[in-house]
Amino acid sequence: MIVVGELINSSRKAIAQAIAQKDKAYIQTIARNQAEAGASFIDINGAVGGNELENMKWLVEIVQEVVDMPLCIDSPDPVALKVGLELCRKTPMINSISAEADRWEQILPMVQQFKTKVIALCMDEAGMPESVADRLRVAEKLVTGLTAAGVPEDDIYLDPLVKPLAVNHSFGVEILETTRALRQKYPNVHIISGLSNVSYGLPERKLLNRIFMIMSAAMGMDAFILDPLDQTIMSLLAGSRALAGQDEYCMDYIAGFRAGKIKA
Ligand code: THG
Repeated sequence: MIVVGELINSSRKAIAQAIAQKDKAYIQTIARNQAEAGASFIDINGAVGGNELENMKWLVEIVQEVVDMPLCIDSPDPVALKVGLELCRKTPMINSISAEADRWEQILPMVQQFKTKVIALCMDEAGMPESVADRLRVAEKLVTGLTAAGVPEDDIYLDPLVKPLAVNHSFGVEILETTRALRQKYPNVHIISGLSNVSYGLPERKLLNRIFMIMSAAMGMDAFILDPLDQTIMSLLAGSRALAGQDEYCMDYIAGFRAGKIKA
């Protein structure tokens, strides 16, 4: 299972404030804590509040001063993505490409040039997907187009685009069914989601995020954008991986327990 640590995101008030005040120590502590907690990638988003190019450059530089791990460069602006990618020391992930023509044309060359991993959103000109069928149709365009462009399947992370359960009680099931179908059709492509979208507008969000992680992992999702400082979700993830047959002799589960990282 792959974890993208979501906490360095300028849509969060504490991060927007730390960026505005150039509070390097605060950002670096969050980066270190996410790495220590077991994140595989650290998401970097400096899009909110203006000066995105400068923010991206600063965030990528100061995070790499303290953690030796790959970043997930997250921006709606292709220029900001490029600024981030050029500074990355380890092969990064791009968040994100989609099947919208503009986005596709701007992002694909960067995926090829920097040989990155890439999150591919299941949306096209028609906008946000409205059904399982929409997502599967767009996923087919994405996987076919990316592989034809020379992107290895192992570098593709399909994102079915989770919507809030509070808006429609079927939005959880839509993602679970999409994940099951995608996993069957593309056994070698990664499937990723931002978990917290599902719980938006509901109480005890962490509870729903945790349950959704387990249910989607059972359907074949193998990558998650989440808060790795939630020790419970990280413990559940390690257990889910073992129970899904992906942890031989439960060695990682046991090692995680011995290291004090896995708790009920
Ligand atoms: N897919 C992809 N990228 C994504 C998402 C996705 N990026 C954004 C988001 N979804 C995942 N990232 C975050 C980052 C931070 C928070 C949630 C998701 C977060 N939110 C709190 C809230 O919403 O209440 C706190 C806000 C605050 O602290 O001010 O922490 O699905 N590809």
